[in-house]
Amino acid sequence: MAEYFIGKKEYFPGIGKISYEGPESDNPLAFKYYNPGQIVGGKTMKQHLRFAVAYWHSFGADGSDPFGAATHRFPWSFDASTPMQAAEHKLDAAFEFFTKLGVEFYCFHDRDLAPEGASPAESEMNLMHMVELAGERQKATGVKLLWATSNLFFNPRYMNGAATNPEFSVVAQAASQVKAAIDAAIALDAQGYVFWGGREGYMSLLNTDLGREKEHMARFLAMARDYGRSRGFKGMFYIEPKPMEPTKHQYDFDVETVAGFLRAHGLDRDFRVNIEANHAELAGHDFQHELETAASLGLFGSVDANRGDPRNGWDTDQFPRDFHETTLAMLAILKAGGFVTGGLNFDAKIRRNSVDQADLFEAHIGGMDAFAAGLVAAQRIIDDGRLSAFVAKRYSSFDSGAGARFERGEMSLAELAALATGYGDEGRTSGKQEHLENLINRSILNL
Ligand code: XLS
Ligand code: CA
Ligand code: CA
Repeated sequence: MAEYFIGKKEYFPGIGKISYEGPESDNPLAFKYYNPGQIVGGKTMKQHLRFAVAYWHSFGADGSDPFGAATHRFPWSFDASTPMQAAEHKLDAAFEFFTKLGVEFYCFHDRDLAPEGASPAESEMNLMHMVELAGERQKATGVKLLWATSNLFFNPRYMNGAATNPEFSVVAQAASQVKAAIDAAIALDAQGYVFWGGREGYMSLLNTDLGREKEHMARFLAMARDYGRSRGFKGMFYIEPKPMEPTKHQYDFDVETVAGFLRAHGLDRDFRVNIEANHAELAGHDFQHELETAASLGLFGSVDANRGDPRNGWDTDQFPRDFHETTLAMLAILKAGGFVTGGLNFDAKIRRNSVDQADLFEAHIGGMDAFAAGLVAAQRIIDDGRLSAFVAKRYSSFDSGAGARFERGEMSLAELAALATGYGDEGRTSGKQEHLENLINRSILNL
């Protein structure tokens, strides 16, 4: 991968290319487990993991929160005299970061890449200018766009929703943004396009026509899909579930809800889910639950790799660190067949008081190491075979005879009921949960 910063202004001076040094290394700016070329289950770690950096957090989140001002000072914004110049500098800083870290992908919202203009036409012009520059940098470095999306939640016009806004004029404004962002995705050869409906929900049912809003959302998504396909977009469309925040209730509550919605509106061929760990937690699910649910429904697509804080239940978007969680996640992902167009996007931000430049690197290094170690442990579990053998055996009474006829739909309830008389005291078979949990722990520790 070409190192983009060479010969340009360096925004992260003193930090070079991050390399693999192994678990014994004490260098905070080196990978301990992520060794891109290492083969795991027939593919390299890099091919499996498809890491992406999230433009908005890494180069946009300034550390401000509802109680305090910005704490992160971005050199690329204070060495510029106009918002567009700042966007250009930010792009250079971003590509310097991607290449130093050695990630293959990045993701952005339209407004992360280019500032909004005074009119839809000006916004589109700004975006297209930045797309051209991003395209040049992608070509120069080999870094690719995992997915693009449009920010349909920041501008006050979206306070009552975007595609589900009760005012038609706002729906049209959202369409102009999505159309331009899909054009940008196509121009940059994005592998996917995400819809996260941050404001597609309600604050109160008293003022909300639920049925109409959901119909509007489906209509809008179908129009976006048709537009993208008609312009030659071959990538995947994704919905990113989240149950709440900023609204009280979001329509894309969790994977199962999104699946029902996609199927009801004939969208399940073009859309998959982009699953975020922290959103799973907000929905009251494990990350593994959302991944396995998506796989079971044939909708697994991509992942926003982060973590929440189980004690406060907010969308804290912290970097992943928990080997147990990454192992179970990678096991689900491997079982689903791995990523095709998707990848592991670090939708995570460094803390407000993490103000050293190295902090952004160490945050990503730790996340990449956590998933690399999780991948290795998950592959160990698969190679060991005992977990899958146990599950297969657990359902084996459906593999042949009457059980198989039941599964194939060749039996009536009366026939099924009649079989009961031939059976004795079945059912007290151990689920072996603790035994299996111990197996997972031994794989993580490689015992
Ligand atoms: C917010 C979401 C958002 C999406 C992209 O909670 O995670 O960042 O990933 O719009
Ligand atoms: Ca996300
Ligand atoms: Ca989030």
